[in-house]
Formats: sequence, structure tokens, C-alpha cells
Amino acid sequence: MSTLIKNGTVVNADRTWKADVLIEGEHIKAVGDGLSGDSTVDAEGCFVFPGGIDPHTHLSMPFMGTTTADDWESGTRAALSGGTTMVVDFCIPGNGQPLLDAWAEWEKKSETAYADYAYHMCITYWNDQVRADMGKVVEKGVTTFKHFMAYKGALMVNDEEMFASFQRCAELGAMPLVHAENGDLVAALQQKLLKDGITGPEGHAYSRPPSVEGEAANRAIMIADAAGCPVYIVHVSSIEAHEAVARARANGQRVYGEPLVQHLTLDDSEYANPDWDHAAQRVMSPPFRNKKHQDDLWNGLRAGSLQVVATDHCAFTTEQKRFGMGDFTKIPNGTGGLEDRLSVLWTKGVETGRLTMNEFVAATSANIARILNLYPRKGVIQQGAEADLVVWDPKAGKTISAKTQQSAIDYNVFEGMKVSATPRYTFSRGECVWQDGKLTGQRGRGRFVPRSPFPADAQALRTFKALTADRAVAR
Ligand code: DUC
Ligand code: ZN
Ligand code: ZN
Ligand code: ZN
Repeated sequence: MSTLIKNGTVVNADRTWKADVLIEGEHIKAVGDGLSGDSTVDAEGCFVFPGGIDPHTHLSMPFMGTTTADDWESGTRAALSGGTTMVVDFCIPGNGQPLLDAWAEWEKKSETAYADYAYHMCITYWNDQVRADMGKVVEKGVTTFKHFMAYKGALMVNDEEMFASFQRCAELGAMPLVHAENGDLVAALQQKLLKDGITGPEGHAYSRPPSVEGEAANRAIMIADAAGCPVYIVHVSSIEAHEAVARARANGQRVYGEPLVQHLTLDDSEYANPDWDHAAQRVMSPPFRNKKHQDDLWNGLRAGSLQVVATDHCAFTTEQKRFGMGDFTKIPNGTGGLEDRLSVLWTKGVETGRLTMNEFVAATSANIARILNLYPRKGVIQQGAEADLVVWDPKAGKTISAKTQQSAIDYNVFEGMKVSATPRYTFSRGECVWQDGKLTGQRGRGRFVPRSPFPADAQALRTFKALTADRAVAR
């Protein structure tokens, strides 16, 4: 059974051209002219690009005394509706829980997925068992390990633990990811603000200034340098954190930076909204920043010092947010965005001239596939790749609204935003799973995508000794 996507313009990260795409089974069989298939899909007036990959989601995640409202079913449905065909979710062991037990829980939860998925494993405490289990996790196909430098008393790890884990990553050909905020400073600032009588959502932003993020990003990057491994900084939201990433890259360190679509398009004036619910719905960490920081993140995407755009989709209902009424430190941290990432980035990035279409594809799919070692299975439209693709209609605009969204929550942080483009069709491994505003794929069809360790030349050869010698010369 084959399908021909006809009359569209193919957009990859490296080029744009008029071509038809032939899908056979789960893969792309050919890209070009003069092809024929058993059935035809019309892409006239549309762009055809690789399905979005969101490298940062939290579906059904227990957090801050509750559980995120989007589960694997509503979350991946939301993803497909917006042209995202794969998510990478964070598997988070509870305190002292063995990594493989947490994996089993995540495996069970992800059985309902509509879209393909992978995991990052979180390192939330350290001992010999964790060290050994990291090897098993890599064997099972997860080669990225996340570390929280914030959430003191819960998920946070200290420098010693991080350094041990980073060295283990170097050994395994794995890559650490880091939530970069200085958790000690955040905790101290929270107490100070509460003592001063600041209890509303604006306190959340005051307690997590850019310096808190910049310090942690620099520290994580230096620790990675000492350990001889690459590092990926999640949700880079500030000039300070971006500078740390850019400086390390200029020094030859393999460091990646991931801004979120929310930080690129929404700013800290949201926390000044007198409606408590409105402000609390936008509480996430790091918090939204001002326009100066936003401009800087856009510049980074263009310049290549930041490589990918994610959502950190971590959705809580208004009712859940209200746990923090009277004490902002108890507002569950997180916002949605999974279904709107492509439309918002297209409208605010491509339509405004800030990004080319190719840069858009790089940031939403190709670069993510490369950095996470999924390429060219995912992230590109070419012969042999899996047929994860979007037929993108640049004239099918809509106004974002919670009333029409797939996500299970009762609001949308982009509410009222007019976006200029949406998917006409979304294909996942050759199957049309979303068509003209309707879900056509089956629940549970999503598959786990295992990943291999990173190639030896990427890091195993960069031993600590060689690295320090190189760097001494370079300076
Ligand atoms: N930030 C959030 O806002 N939510 C989940 C975890 C995080 O780091
Ligand atoms: Zn985080
Ligand atoms: Zn996150
Ligand atoms: Zn395949």
C-alpha cells in the first residue's frame, strides 16, 4: 500500500524544492517527480516537512503534590493535531526509586500514545545502583539523562552528584541534560519574598531571576567540561544562560541550548495580570522574561548558538494551579504548548522573517533528531526515512483557544493568538493520523523509539586529559 503526496513544496533543514513524496509502508520510498502511488494526497499550496519532534514533555508526571493533566493519550493527540509526530518525555524516578522501576511505570503510561516517543531518564539522587542502572538504561535505548539543579528537597542534585553522573555519561556515550537554576538561591529568595508578604504568582518570577539561571548554566557547562561529556541545557530562557551556551560552543565544547516557544513569544507582563488564575496558569520554571531576553533567544536560533525549540509541556488545570493560592511556591510549575508549538513558531518566527522555513524545520525537527541521535530515521524527508511528515497549509489560520484544543486543560497560554498556518494532514510512520482537523489514528499506535549511544568520535575520544591539553593550547 503506497501513498503519494502530490504538488507540495518539500522543506528540509537544508533545502526547499517542489517535489512529490511517495510513502510505502512506514517509510519514504522516494522524493521527486513522475512518481505514482495506490492513493494520492493533495498538497497543492502546502509545504511538506518532517514531523515535529518535541524533545521536552511531561505527560502524566507526578509533580509538586499532583500529576500533570495531559496524559499520554490527550498529550500525543494534541501533538499530532499540531504537526508534532514524536515526543521525548522525562521519566522521573521517585526518591530512591530504581531507574528501571520508573521506566516500567513510564512504559505502562505510554501504552496509550498516538504518536511515537522516547524518554530521557532523570537522575534525582546518586548511589552505586544508579551508576550501574544507567548502563542498563542505555542498553534499553535511552541515552540522555536529565539533572535538576533546582527543586531543592525534591528533584535537585548537587554538584558532586552531577559530576559523578556526568562522568558516567561520558563513559557510556550518553549525554546529560540540565535544568539550570540555582536551587539554593531559589529556595532562599522564595522564603525572603514570602516573609516580605509577596504571596501571589508574581513572586514566582521574582524568585527565579536570570542570574539564578545564568549561574547554574555556567556551572553545569563547566562540570560537563571537567567530566568530558557534551551537555544539553533545557529551557534556556535568559540572555545569561544563552551567553553561557554560546561561549562554551565558541570554545569548542559540545553544548546545546533549547529555548521554549513560550519564552520566545510570551513575556513577564503576564505575571502582573490582576487575575490570579491568569497569572498562575503561566507559572513555569524558568518564568517568562522580558522582551530583551526574547529578542536574544530569537537571535540565538538564527545564529545557531541555540539549536532547538521545545515546549516543556507540563499542563495543570486551573484547579490544580489553585493549590498555590496564598503561597506562590505551591503553584504547580508548568504550562502547555505541545499542540501549538509549530503554529506559533511559524507565525512569530517565519511569518515575521525572524527564521527561514529551513531554520524552522531545523529547530522543530532536524536538529532535535541529530542531537538526540534519531537522524535520519526521523527529522528529514528523504528516501528511507520514516514517513513522519506534515502537510502544512500556510493559509489555514486559526485563533488559538482552549475551547477547541486537544489538551485536557481548561485554558491555553496562547489564548486569542491568531496563527497563520496549521497542518492539513499529519502522517506518522506512513499512516495519516490527522486530517482536516480530525484525528484519524488509533490510540496506542505510538511506538517507543530506542536510541544508540553517541558515536565514539563525538566524545569517547575526548578524554579528560586530551580535553584539558587541547583547551590549554586553544587559550
Ligand atoms: N519546569 C516547569 O515549569 N515544569 C516542570 C519542570 C520544570 O522544570
Ligand atoms: Zn526543567
Ligand atoms: Zn521540563
Ligand atoms: Zn523504520
